[in-house]
Amino acid sequence: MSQDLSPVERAKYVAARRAAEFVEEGMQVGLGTGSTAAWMVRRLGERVREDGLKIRGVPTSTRTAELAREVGIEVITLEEAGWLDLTIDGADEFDHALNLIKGGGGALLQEKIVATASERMIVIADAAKDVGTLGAFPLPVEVTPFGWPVTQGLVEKLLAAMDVPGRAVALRRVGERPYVTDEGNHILDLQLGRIEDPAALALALNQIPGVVENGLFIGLCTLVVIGHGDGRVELRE
Ligand code: ABF
Repeated sequence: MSQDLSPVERAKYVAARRAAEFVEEGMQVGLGTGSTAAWMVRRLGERVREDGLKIRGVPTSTRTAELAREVGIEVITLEEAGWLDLTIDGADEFDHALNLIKGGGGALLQEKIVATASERMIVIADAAKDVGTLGAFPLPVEVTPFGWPVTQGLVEKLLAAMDVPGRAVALRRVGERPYVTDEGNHILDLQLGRIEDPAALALALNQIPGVVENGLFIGLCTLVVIGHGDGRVELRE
């Protein structure tokens, strides 16, 4: 199967399959969003259908919920679960401290709530997402539709005050229309280049009233399963 895939897709596939091995009988599992997470959901579906694995999954997006049901995973809400043993999710970038940028796929709010409600978060990613310093990938920030241009102005002011380089901030659009998240919000993408102090930036962004959540995941991930194009898998703790 993995032979038919492009090197990037193979990297995602092998990482996802390796990470799925951490899921054990009876677990409540947070199911991430994105193409890498989709491989993991499919693999868990196989284990449910073929090995009779019993798990309950809490999806982090409507897309993931649909896929999970399709492959035979019992889907429950986070309210029903209350807590989770493990969340496995993708990322847009990870650094050596296992801090992450997430939200390129637009699901960062549910992803952060689910990861925070989990005993453990494992990230699955291809090796290209391994960076020394976060920030080459535009940082997604979820904002309320109400007054979003004002929120954008406040974000720009904050970046200037924190002397963060780059600073171009753009509303994410689909064609002419603003992108709408599963929670009915919009997303600002922050082109920063380098984020020297991700923890400080994450805290400061969330002080702005129109900001719902930002895509910096600090101290949440404890293991990254890194896939390579040649099929190798590396674990980073
Ligand atoms: C989600 O999907 C994200 O938070 C991240 O934005 C994206 C990664 O996508 P992919 O696995 O398709 O590269 O996990």
